[in-house]
Amino acid sequence: GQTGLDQARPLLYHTLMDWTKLEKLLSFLLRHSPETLNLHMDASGWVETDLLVKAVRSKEPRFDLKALQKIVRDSQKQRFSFSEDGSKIRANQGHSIKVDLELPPVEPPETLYHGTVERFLDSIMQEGLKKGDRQHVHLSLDLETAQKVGQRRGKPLILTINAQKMHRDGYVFYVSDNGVWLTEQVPPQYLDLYFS
Ligand code: HQG
Repeated sequence: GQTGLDQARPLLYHTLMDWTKLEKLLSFLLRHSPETLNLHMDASGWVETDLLVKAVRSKEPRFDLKALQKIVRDSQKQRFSFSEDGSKIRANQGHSIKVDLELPPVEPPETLYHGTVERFLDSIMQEGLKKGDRQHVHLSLDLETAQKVGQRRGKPLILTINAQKMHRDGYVFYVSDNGVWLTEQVPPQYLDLYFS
């Protein structure tokens, strides 16, 4: 029969895994490069759950479905979602791969925010917010989130986006499953510096 140690083993493995590193690996695979571990991604960004588990296990032998479920559940930014039946998984946003997340257009609030840093300001005010390597420009509903996004690169600088005006002018907005506002671009005339 099972010894106490056998029962404790999965738990022990879980406490020893480097969760941050695993979440980064999942982000890398599901946003940028599934082919690195020979995974196939469909047009909507989905990857087969069991194949992903197997692939990650080739890097971290202790990884299993329970570990994947834990990361999806605990991810602070809720970066991933399972399909309804759990057979597939995808990143909620942040892709550089061309994927169609099939998000419906949503009417934005009056104002959205973007956290960046001063060294990008001149360029942003000249050419607007550009999506760069990603599929969309990422915008935040609240100041606090924008602060955090900017903080990743230094002293945060917040821009306000006149989102309602953009909407009226025909620009389309989406909200990812983890609450990030997305749009193709923000031309400079809709941008202002936010002063606290
Ligand atoms: C800047 C994180 C010069 C832009 C966060 C940003 C977010 C320009 C950087 C998500 C520019 C792009 C996205 C222009 C934009 N000239 N610089 N014309 N237009 N920029 O990482 O918004 O951890 O691609 O201000 O929480 O910083 O990945 O975008 O500084 O939700 O889940 O170019 O990434 O989430 O950087 O962050 P990014 P972001 P995750």
